[in-house]
Amino acid sequence: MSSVSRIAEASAVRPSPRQLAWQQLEFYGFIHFGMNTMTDREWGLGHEDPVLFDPAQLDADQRVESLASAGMRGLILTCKHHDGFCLWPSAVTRHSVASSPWRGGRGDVVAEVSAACARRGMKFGVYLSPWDRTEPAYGTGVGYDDFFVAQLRELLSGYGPIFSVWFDGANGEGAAGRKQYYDWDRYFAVVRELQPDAVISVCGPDVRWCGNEAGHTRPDEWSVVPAALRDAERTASNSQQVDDGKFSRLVRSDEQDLGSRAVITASRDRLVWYPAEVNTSIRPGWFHHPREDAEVRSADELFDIYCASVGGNATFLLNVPPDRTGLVSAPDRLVLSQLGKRIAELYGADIAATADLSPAGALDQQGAWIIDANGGSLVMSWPETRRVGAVIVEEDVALGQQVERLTVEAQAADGRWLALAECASVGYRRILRFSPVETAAVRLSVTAARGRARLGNRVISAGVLG
Ligand code: FUL
Repeated sequence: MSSVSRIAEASAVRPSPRQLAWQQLEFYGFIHFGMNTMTDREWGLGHEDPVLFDPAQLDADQRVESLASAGMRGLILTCKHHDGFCLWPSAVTRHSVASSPWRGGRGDVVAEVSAACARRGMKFGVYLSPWDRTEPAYGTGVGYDDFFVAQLRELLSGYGPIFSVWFDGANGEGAAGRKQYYDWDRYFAVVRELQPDAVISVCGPDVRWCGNEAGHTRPDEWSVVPAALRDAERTASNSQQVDDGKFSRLVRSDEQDLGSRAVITASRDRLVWYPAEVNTSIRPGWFHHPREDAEVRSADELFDIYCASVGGNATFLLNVPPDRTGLVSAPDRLVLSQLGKRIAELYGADIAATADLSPAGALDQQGAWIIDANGGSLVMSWPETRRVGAVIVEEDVALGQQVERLTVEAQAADGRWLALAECASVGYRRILRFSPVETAAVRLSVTAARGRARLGNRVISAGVLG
């Protein structure tokens, strides 16, 4: 196939409605909570005594409020982690809250958290670990698939609308361990049947794991990529295999470019819409450990990750693990509210609405900037100089991902244009930060594109950017 028709093929790929709705959530939380919280471990061994689970202060509204204060719009709960202990009273195992002293054995964490989300208008998602260190059927093939599907059915039919079903590829069985060949297609069919609006994330066809747990986003994230990246076993083989405390901050240097023009023209694979999600934890571990109370990441660090991920054509899934009493601890809550303030200030400092735009013909009736495969430029100017520290550009991704190179310039007092920033991928949103400049005009230029795009743009006055 010629590179021209390959680019036309890439330009024509569109997100599904469920992928579009998921992308619009932008920023949402992960809650790692369960038996590991009680035993102070990252990976439980399985068969822990349910008597250990008793988070007496558990308050689902407090979790939801803490996440909402950071500007998050949803949360994903670890309903079952690798140790196999279920946070809901599953009918297919006794290894659950029903065998614990918590709420007299009549409690259901999944019900409490999903109800708190519904009260606050937060979307709710479920993490169900395929790897299970307690269930005896694990490794037997269809026997375990039946068990896993039964658990999925419970979670997807008893707790209201689910926005994401998160299948983790991690497995620490090792070469001598039990080997389960997961029937992924069967799992996916159950999700589509019971929650057709949910995305299936990571080991699934809708949302691509960014490939690390450190919070690193590639310099350019592409939503149109070769279909082979959707293979669940491929994702699993890159996932965590040992609990040595190192994986969560590891960034691999390979696979930094998954979808540029060079990559997709070199590939013969079908192209699909498979956008990225960046997941990391507010603490060194995924589960709460009292010894890490002084190691909560700062609002500044998380704001940088937010700008790189949500502002790098990905979504941001930030883990906030409640402690063994069931509460989100004070240091995490403080950082979340500071982060929420920083994010609100960023968008609140947009001065694009006060600019004169030229050429006027570049805009559609709704004021969006239209470009085609030849690219184009837009100048935003003000009667007096402004101090500018960032530019935010967005593609209407319902029309696919089109921009391949964007430059941002500021006009100096002598009329010359000075380069401020440039990037390749724009996609859902690109946040480009730079050293603040005094200028009366900012010029955006798309110098390479795959096809027609509708762009929105914001110019952020400096001062809020720290
Ligand atoms: C990994 C797991 O092994 C970690 O415990 C955590 O759940 C993380 C999100 O995924 O692969």
